[in-house]
Amino acid sequence: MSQLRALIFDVDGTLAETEETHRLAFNRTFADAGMDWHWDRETYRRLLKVTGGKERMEHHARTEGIDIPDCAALHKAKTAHYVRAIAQGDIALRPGVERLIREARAAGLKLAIATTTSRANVESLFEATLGREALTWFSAICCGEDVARKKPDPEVYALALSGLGELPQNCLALEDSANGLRAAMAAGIPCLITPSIYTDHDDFTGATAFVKDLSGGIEGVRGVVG
Ligand code: XBP
Ligand code: MG
Repeated sequence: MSQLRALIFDVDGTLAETEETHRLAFNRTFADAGMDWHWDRETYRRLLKVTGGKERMEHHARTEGIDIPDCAALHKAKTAHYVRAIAQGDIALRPGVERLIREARAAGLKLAIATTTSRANVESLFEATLGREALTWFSAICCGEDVARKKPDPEVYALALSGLGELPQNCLALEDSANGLRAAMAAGIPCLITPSIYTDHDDFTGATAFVKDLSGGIEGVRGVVG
């Protein structure tokens, strides 16, 4: 691998196992709206193939043959449920994530985030884990609202590269899903996969490397990507 100069982190499933919190937030939102939708784990695993919570609900409505009058408003309500749940503090970063972020920073690597989720969700996760100040450690924080096309489109990773001012070959994307891998690959960025509870059956063909988790720190990452 070319000289490693920056790490670009995905959020959901990579920094933390947040998709269960998202799933519960969706279900609370459906109940509040008097809808008869309830996404169990298997349904949600299938629906996660569609990135973006608003797009996921629209997709489900189409398959159900129904119309959601104001999906943006429904998604806003879901985000409020998610942020409240994360603020209760029972979510932890995945093994090794904090160590890797701190060691990468100490080694002079730049950091960025490239996620499909909403900015409020990223901020709430940081607030509940590393602290809001840690957001300043990232040269670029690129979220769902910042792009017209979500993963597996490479737009969010292209935005992160621009914010970093780095070439793709000098960066490493850290992802948990096939959609994320495809987005990073399409942006020309080598990708380290660390599967999450909802993506362990995904097809990770093309990944630069594959680890169970990030507990090896920066030397562990360097060791597997070469
Ligand atoms: C995963 C996603 C997001 C979340 C839900 O994002 O696809 O849509 O499932 O969050 P990541 P929103 O790229 O971090 O893995 O409802 O805010 O979209
Ligand atoms: Mg993810």
